Amino acid sequence: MTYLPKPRLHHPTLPKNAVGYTRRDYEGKVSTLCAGCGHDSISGAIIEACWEMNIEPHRVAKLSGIGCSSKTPDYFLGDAHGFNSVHGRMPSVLTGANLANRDLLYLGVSGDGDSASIGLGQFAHIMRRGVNMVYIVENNGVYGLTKGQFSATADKGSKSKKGVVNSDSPVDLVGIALQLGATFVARSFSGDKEQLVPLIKGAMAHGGAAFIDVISPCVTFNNHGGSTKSYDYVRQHNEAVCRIDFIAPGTEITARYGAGEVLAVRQHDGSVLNLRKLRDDYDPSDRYRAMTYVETHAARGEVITGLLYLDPLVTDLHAALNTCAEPLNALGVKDLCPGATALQRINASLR
Ligand SMILES: Cc1ncc(C[n+]2csc(CCOP(=O)(O)OP(=O)(O)O)c2C)c(N)n1
Ligand code: SF4
Ligand SMILES: [Mg+2]
Repeated sequence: MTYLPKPRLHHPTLPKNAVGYTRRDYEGKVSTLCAGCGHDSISGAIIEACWEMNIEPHRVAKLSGIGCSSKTPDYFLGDAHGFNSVHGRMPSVLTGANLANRDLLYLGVSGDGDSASIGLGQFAHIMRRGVNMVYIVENNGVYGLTKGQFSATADKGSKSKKGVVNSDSPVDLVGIALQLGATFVARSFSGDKEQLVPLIKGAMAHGGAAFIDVISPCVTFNNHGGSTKSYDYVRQHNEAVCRIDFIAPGTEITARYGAGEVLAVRQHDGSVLNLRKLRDDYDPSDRYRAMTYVETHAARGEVITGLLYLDPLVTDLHAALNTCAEPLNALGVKDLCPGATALQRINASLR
């Protein structure tokens, strides 16, 4: 089946953002996913976040692996750079691209199969290296594209559409990201745009390894009773730890909350995340308590969502490796070939 691109002609009165783009400029091709798939709502949230953040589409590099989730970069930001890698290998491609050119905003989109099954090793290493990116896993607990086998994030005891009980323990990507050093860790739900959009905006402004696990129901293979990744289950068991407001640098802070209820966290670019606490016992600045909290509540069948951990004093892989600030494709011969004397000095230092 051929899907024609959406027409590029826009109504002249469509509102534009501060960099002159309409919301339509952030769209991509027509989605070929099943009607009602959670993944399409996440694409909508990414479009909304980028438009509101005044990000020029061509300043974004969107990368993915294989799966229904990994197809979605085709359905948003049609004018961004894109790379659809092989299954589970998006993190190494993203790391390489980021090291070659730090000037783009890196957005990795993956699935639970792509990141927790075949790509688990790659997922772990990109988190521990602190690559400056937004990494979104569209988590439905199944391999949607290959017809609904359990993925590694499926909960033990949950049932497949045909009634088979999953006997394996789940991989919790949030727990792994927290343990391995990601500096912005969140969980959300594709059906909660109010929570998801500010989380994506906060992650985009973060400046380090930002991970968002988004429960995204697969309506075709994993939306029945017995599934813990269905719309009904997540709506009934969703416990948000905070309500989040993202305030861009230079924007007047208009959100007002009662004293003691709000934690305002300033990020490296000057943006502010106002976290309105919904649970008194939750502290998003404590990595170790966050790990225990998420695990304890998961054992009770609760899906804890919101901004789970944030380190405002973030550094990234470029700082650790002391790389040059210029994108490699902008370096001239003089920079790339420093001459025989410099080369001899480098060789001597390695002997
Ligand atoms: C190396 C390799 N092994 C297996 C496959 C088959 N395959 C394609 S997509 C997929 C799983 C996708 O699951 P997930 O990442 O959760 O994406 P979803 O479709 O659920 O959004 C598998 C196993 C493949 N394409 N390549
Ligand atoms: S099979 Fe599932 S994950 Fe894939 S498009 Fe359909 S609903 Fe979405
Ligand atoms: Mg999946």
